[in-house]
Amino acid sequence: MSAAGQKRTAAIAALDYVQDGMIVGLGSGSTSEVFVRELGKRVADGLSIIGIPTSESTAEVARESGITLSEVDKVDRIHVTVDGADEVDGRFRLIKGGGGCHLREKIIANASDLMVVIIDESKLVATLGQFPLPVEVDPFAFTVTAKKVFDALQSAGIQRPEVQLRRAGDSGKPFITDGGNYILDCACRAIPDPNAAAEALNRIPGMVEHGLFIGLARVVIVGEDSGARIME
Ligand code: ABF
Repeated sequence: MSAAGQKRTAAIAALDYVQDGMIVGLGSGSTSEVFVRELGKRVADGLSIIGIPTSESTAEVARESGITLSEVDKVDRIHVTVDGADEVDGRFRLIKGGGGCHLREKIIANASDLMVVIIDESKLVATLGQFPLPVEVDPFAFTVTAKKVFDALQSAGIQRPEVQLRRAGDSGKPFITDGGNYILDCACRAIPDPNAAAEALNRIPGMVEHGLFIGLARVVIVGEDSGARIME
């Protein structure tokens, strides 16, 4: 089965975590998009939920799918958030942000009673860091912030990380997030101590949010050729 098929398997299995009357955080990326479209089919069949999108692109897909949306500031709680990831390790630590949406994704996951992560099996890794770590930064003085990000990653045991400003396609212009910020993609090869890396990054002024999600995911659904493997 292709990665797309495995993503679909995981996305459909996550529907079991949604019940009538829930407020549901809607993740971003291609796996989340499958989840949102499938959720839309359940809504058409009578399921009543309110969605909280984690990106402008997800909001658009949700609207097309007939899902009623609200904003995180207007609801008392979010019962469950279903979202994808770029990498997941055995302790449910994640790298997210390949799509540039991890700031809102982290705010909404952190505001949720439960975060369910949906991935194909290629995303499950022994050590995080093959996927470049996205770090969202304020455009002001971003070159200074980039040097501090380099230092922080080195201090967390990552040898010579390569910190690069993300560009928007071939335009050469910086990629701009939904929040109006830049992204630094940090090639680490391996992150031996994700908790230390997260703490070091959190101390940098101008660092808006990094893509390490620690202590947030409680359920990981891995789409495999034989079906969905649910890890809790
Ligand atoms: C979002 O989409 C991101 O945080 C992550 O970067 C990405 C995963 O993408 P996909 O589901 O397309 O592989 O969840």
